[in-house]
Amino acid sequence: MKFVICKTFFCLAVFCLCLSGCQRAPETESQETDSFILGFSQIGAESAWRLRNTQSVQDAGTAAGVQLIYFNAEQKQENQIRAIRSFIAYQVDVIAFVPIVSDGWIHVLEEAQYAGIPVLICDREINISNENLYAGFIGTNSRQEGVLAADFLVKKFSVNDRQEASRNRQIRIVELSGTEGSSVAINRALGFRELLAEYNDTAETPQFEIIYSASGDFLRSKGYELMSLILDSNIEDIDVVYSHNDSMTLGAIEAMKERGIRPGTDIVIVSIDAEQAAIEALRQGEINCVVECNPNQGPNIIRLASLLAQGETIPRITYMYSRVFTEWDDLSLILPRGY
Ligand code: GZL
Repeated sequence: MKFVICKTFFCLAVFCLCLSGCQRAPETESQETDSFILGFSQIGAESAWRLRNTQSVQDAGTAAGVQLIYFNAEQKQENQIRAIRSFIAYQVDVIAFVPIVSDGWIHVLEEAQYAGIPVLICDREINISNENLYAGFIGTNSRQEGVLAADFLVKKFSVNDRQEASRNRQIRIVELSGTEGSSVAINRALGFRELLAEYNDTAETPQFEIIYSASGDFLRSKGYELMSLILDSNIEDIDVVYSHNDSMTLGAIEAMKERGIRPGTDIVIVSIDAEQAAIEALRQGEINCVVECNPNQGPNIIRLASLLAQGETIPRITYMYSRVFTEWDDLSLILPRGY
């Protein structure tokens, strides 16, 4: 299986130059008649989750004998748009990409449609009026992830006597959100707020309040910086940190420990992804709940892309199965995460 990796924009330029001098081999010359060419534009390598997500696609492509053209956009939407345009120029059979943010895709998707190339949206969703510009979405339900995170807090602070002392007061929450404008950050915030608002309306006490929210861009370094700023500011009496991904959570835990704060005890921590390091922190009592966001989307992406390459239709939405791991579970049963 031919596998072209162009990790940097320079490679993209070289790749386009190569394309200018060549046309795609006619079908009859293809060694693997049932193979197809998939152009895959990935966001970057910002977290252990993202690295696993990329590996999952590459492994599934190899197993299926797909000719995968992979570009790492290094966190820049403009690089993703350029990569998609190079896929169009090369006349790939299918385009799959992870939209780093929700807006700004209509023109390049119109170009792909004009070229007759079907597009599969992966992992994150897009905001677009003409939904015919893409064939379908495969990823996780990020709004539900926010709901599940909030549901843990309701159980932790209200449903039973686990937190007697907190029963009659406000629960003060700090939120470390993901990349601004990404569907995942928007939806994890939305689902979280919806569930807490529903609870606040129906229950007398305690009441949940988000006292501060800022973006850590899904990065461990920014999670550390943000948490350090918050702890050194006049924001007081933090009961909970709700973090949109484990990378930021691990950075925040580091900042807490540097200040003598016991993560998971002095401050309840809810995180999303379920990478190995977060499961270990859960086992250590430093995180209280981890909502899984399944990165192993490769087999589904290849399966759906293969259907599109054959001219088939696919479901508009394909959700990945995810679980919730809490401090109340038998954590010895969790298998190695692989990322
Ligand atoms: C979630 C994915 C997010 C992860 C982060 O579907 O888009 O991006 O939660 C990653 O770890 O950076």
